[in-house]
Amino acid sequence: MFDGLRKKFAALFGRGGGSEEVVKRAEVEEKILEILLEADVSLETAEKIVKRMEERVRAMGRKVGMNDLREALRSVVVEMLQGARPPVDIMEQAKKPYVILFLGINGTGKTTTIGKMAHLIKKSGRRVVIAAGDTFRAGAIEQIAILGEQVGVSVIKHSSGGDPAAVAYDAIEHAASRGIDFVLIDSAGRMQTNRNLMDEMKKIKRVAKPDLTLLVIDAVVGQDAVNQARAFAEAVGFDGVILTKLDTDARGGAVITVAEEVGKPIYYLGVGQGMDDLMPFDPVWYANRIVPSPE
Ligand SMILES: Nc1nc2c(ncn2[C@@H]2O[C@H](COP(=O)(O)OP(=O)(O)O)[C@@H](O)[C@H]2O)c(=O)[nH]1
Ligand SMILES: [Mg+2]
Repeated sequence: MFDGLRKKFAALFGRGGGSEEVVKRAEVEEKILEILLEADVSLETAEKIVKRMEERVRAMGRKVGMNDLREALRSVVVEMLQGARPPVDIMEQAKKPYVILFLGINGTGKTTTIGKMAHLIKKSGRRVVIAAGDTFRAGAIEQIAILGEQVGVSVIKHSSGGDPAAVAYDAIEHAASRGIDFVLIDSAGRMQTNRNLMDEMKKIKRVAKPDLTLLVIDAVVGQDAVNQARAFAEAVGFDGVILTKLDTDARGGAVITVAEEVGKPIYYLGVGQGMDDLMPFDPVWYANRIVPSPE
């Protein structure tokens, strides 16, 4: 996973030899910029990375080698990603029920991610219920019902076309009366341009009063992730992000761009279609993954 970046950086840094070797810094930095852009990091963020790297190596006050450049790059990336470290561990929440609303445009992976989160919560020994809040798309209620069954979690549902806020309300009541720890609320895919649907989303938020609202973004869209985040921030508001489909041809750079430009924590990364394919976001792990150490 994230092999695009990893392989290119490995090739770049692998060719230069040891730290003693003096390299043409500007050339390497140019190449790093190119690799970042190819991986879907935005120009603004890619330039920032190279600039901070440059400051770091300059502060070393000596001729630098490839190892110095690699470590400077890695530390800049770690620092950027650290800014998106989640402030709370969702799994450790004491409030009961802890209500999480999932937002995002169509097909980003909201429903699948809810299945994965329910599975994770259940594995941690806590209880969870799902609200089938996508009453809009044909087949959405059935999809979440099947996922619920697969992971052994109850799904509260109304009929198709119903009021999603009412479904969310019922699920929260259900959880409160039974001492269930978590409520995960699904929602219909909203095009950020569709005003009515955004209004409906606001109503769900008003009624459910979620403790956490997560925006699910498909990493394959690259830099458009930032536009989606801005539109949702303006229209409904959210507290954090889940980036999905990092196992596909997503070039991985969206993680860095979102971390730097969205200004909200990244909670999880979706890395497959299976119920176990959800990883907590770990900045150091990710940075080490994309800027590999020498073998
Ligand atoms: N490869 C991969 N596919 C995913 C991931 N998350 C979701 N999907 C797939 O993306 C498609 C849309 O997912 P869905 O949950 O229905 O999206 P929603 O419209 O936002 O609810 C489905 O085929 C999912 O299996 C992921 O992390 N990796
Ligand atoms: Mg869905």
